[in-house]
Amino acid sequence: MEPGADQLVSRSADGFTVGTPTAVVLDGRDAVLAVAMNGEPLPLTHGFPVRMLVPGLYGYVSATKWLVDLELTSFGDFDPYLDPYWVRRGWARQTPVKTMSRIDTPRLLARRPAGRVAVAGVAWAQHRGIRRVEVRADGGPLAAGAAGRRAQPRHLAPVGLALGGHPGRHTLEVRATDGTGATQPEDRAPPFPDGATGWHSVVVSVT
Ligand SMILES: Nc1nc2c(c(=O)[nH]1)N[C@H]1C(S)=C(S)[C@@H](COP(=O)(O)O)O[C@H]1N2
Ligand SMILES: [Mo]
Repeated sequence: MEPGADQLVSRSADGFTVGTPTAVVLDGRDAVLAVAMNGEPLPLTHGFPVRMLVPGLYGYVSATKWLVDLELTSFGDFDPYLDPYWVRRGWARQTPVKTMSRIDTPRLLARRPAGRVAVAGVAWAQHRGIRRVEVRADGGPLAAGAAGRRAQPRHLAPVGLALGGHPGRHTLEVRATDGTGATQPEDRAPPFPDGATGWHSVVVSVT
């Protein structure tokens, strides 16, 4: 890579601008300029006639729709007027998608008899893979839900969790550990400035 060419700036017909790390675009992942989806021309709302798509990065640093221009620049060339749309508004410049896990079943406020409940969902950590997923009930011990390493989103095998014997509301939580061994932090952060953190939880009703 040329020195000073570490940022690929893309511009859109709607005035939107994006800065993407050049090294990420070139690291072998399936970064594309997309002109079609599901065998049909790109729908207008998704960027017709051409858009960028870089797996593993949040959309605001990678997914320019209605693309009109690409330019190699440098992250060092800070310019408050020329900087990418969301970077000018305080969002981070480089944002890999954070490791995520989610409980899909049971649903929020689902009713379950006391005893063991099957918990299932999905976890993902693009290009790092998921090493481990754990769930727990009411702050109790964590139970492993999936093992091994895979780049694709991993569906959690149903985990049998013992729910407290008393009727009422109980909280289920999930967390994932990625292929580098990093576990999702329990601390909640809002999406601004570089992506949300925290463990997904679902409140269920034991009858
Ligand atoms: N031109 C343009 N491209 C854009 C945006 C935009 O506002 N304008 N939003 C970005 C963001 S933040 C996301 S998450 C994705 C959403 O793409 P989708 O509508 O195809 O899901 O588009 C990205 N590309
Ligand atoms: Mo986004």
